[in-house]
Amino acid sequence: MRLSRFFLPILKENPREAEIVSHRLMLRAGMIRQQGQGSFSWLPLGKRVLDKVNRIIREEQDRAGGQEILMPTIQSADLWIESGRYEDYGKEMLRITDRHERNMLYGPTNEEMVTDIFRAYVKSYKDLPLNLYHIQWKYRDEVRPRFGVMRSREFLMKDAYSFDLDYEGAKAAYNRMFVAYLRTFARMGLQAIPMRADTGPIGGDLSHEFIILASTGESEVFCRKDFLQFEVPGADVDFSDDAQIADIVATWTTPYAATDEMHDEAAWAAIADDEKVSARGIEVGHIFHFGTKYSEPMNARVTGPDGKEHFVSMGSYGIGPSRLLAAIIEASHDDNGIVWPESVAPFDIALINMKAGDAACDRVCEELYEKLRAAGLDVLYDDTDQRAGGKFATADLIGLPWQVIVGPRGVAAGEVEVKNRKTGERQALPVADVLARFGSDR
Ligand code: 5CA
Repeated sequence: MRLSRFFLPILKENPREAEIVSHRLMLRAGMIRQQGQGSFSWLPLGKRVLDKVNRIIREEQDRAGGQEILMPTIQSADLWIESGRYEDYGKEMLRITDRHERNMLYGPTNEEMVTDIFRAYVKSYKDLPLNLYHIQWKYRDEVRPRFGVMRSREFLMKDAYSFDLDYEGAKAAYNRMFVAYLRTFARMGLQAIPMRADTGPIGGDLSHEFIILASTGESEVFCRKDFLQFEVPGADVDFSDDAQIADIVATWTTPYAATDEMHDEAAWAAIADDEKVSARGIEVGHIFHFGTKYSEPMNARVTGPDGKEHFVSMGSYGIGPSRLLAAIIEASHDDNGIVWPESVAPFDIALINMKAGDAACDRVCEELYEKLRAAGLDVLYDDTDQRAGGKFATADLIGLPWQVIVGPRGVAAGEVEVKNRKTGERQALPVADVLARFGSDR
């Protein structure tokens, strides 16, 4: 992508409405635009990161046995009346009537709808386990939307739903999602800590929130230091091995970790002070086991191996991709702007032409641009006629992991400069070596 053609509305001034750094940087870097209270458009730079985040989520959901579907945003109230949640959900639910005066709503979550899909088709335990997920917009009429996409009214959610014959099966399904979440967040460069959590309007008896420690987090959290050392399971983890998955979950749930709603002062007091982490955190994921809470009232049953009918045992598993972008920025930025982890960066490389219009600089840049793209790298080529200082500031602000800087002096010597955004390290490199530098050893 050539910067001269790229829609990147950078803001020079700090937007006054932004109270936290991620909101400020997302607005300044032209990633999002506020359209209303808690409602945002995703501009090209933001949309690219959102897509990368969703890709990692999909890969890990699929690896753990999930199957992607897509359900509508607008739902009929009838299903919610069946489950008993239509009244319970309260003012957070945006209620709508259609031209026939039918009661509709903009889905805040999809337990009812997915249970309806399940009961229409699945009749036997032989079709279990089943895990269906989608990545879809949700609406919650939050009293106080704030911090940009961190707590918005319309937001993206990955929500997965598992169906099993009995508690044992449902617990194994819960464990698989638990491990998939550890991998998902780690791949985005985040250290997420699973903490015992309150189940709120989703219900059920078992629930964990996945928390990123950050001073700007909305929740108060408490955990043992041990978590900071734990190793996240590799790509070779075997999701078909229930015992292996249960072992990983046991390791990650044994040391004390709880959000303030579930905090146990007595257990906390028993931990040595230098073993404790008491901090603020951002909830990026939340998983629930709720058994037959929806299958009973909605009559979702399967025939078991005993020939009898059983209400299916369920769980649901949420991740907020739009909130995740803000959480990643909270965890990874400096005074000059965002520092994207390579796995979610909107482009891999900022190719900076320090003197656009200079024949030698233009020639080297065009050649590198073509070759790097041909090697499969995403390159944002700054071919504008802005002065060099402004170009560096933009590249730092939008946080691409690498900058390849092409200036007249270097080019005369057959060299370019490569800068690592995170460490600030700079290295002069012969033009001929740039491709090998990014093609292999990154
Ligand atoms: N049905 C369940 C799980 S699928 C559910 O709705 N869970 S939830 O309420 O905990 O939401 C799941 C995730 O969505 C949260 O962990 C959070 O990352 C994200 N999320 C929730 N509310 C908002 C919001 N107002 N703005 C941005 N993200 C949100």
